[in-house]
Amino acid sequence: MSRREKPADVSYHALREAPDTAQVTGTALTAFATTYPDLKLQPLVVVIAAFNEADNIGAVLDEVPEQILDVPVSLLVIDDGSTDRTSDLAQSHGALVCTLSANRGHGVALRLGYRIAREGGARYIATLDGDGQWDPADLPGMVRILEADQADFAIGSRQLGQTENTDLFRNAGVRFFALVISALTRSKITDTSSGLRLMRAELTGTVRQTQPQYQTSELLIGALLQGYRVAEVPTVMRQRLSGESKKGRNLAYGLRYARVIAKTYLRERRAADKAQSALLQEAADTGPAGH
Ligand SMILES: Nc1nc2c(ncn2[C@@H]2O[C@H](COP(=O)(O)OP(=O)(O)OP(=O)(O)O)[C@@H](O)[C@H]2O)c(=O)[nH]1
Ligand SMILES: [Mg+2]
Repeated sequence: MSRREKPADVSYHALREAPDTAQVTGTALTAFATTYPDLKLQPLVVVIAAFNEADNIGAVLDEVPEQILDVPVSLLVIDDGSTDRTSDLAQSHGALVCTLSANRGHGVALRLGYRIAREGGARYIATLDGDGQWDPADLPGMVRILEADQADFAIGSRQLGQTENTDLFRNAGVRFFALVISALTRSKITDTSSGLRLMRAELTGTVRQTQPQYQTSELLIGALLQGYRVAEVPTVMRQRLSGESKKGRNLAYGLRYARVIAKTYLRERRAADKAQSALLQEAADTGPAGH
């Protein structure tokens, strides 16, 4: 069965974007611009990519304050081809909503949200999941860190805090991937798949991102290898408010996640080495003349 023929309520799991992704996102952007012709975004945009989260999205949006510390907040939901009322409910709970006509993946939806936020002038972009697992009450502490210029990217860590998930395999996976990414990037990272994040908006434009679905490790590895300062903050990861994970069963999820890490690390390591050689070459070329 081809990707196009897949049932609409199955989320996109391939490791490459679907061929029509640019067309689907372009159409969604045009419709978004028509719906909000005088769009004015606040300095902090909370981006939530949601797929069939009608039962949860309203409660998630209601938890986010209009202002965090003294930074005003906009809510932006990217509905990734949901077949339920996710878009309607997000709109009625105060979010700007951009709706894709077909499910093209969590990564695709987030990148579209980042783009709208950046082009709308956001200073900070936060992400949350649409199922209520991350608590917006953690955002003020993260804003404080970025406002104090102690980091460029703050991430919630369930390992520094707590998880309500009792699945031993999933929790072992979180610990395992944290060790792998820490070793690869020579950083101390305890949670690589957290959906609770706050970053400087420009970071989302400079870190390469191509993954359609398993995007958290791609953004994290890229940010670390490009030299962005990453800070983890303890958080409690809650149970999904309702419904089931859309990311696949544990083993398949883990294997796909591992492939994304390997692919991203090799690409970003090569890019970082190339940038460093170019710098060294430039220093060698200009060095003697500079003295
Ligand atoms: N845009 C988009 N979002 C998705 C897709 N699949 C899942 N999501 C959203 O991404 C967030 C996290 O997905 P989940 O299915 O909860 O995955 P998870 O949190 O890793 O798994 P659980 O811990 O079991 O809930 C939720 O807000 C989902 O609605 C998708 O294909 N596209
Ligand atoms: Mg979830």
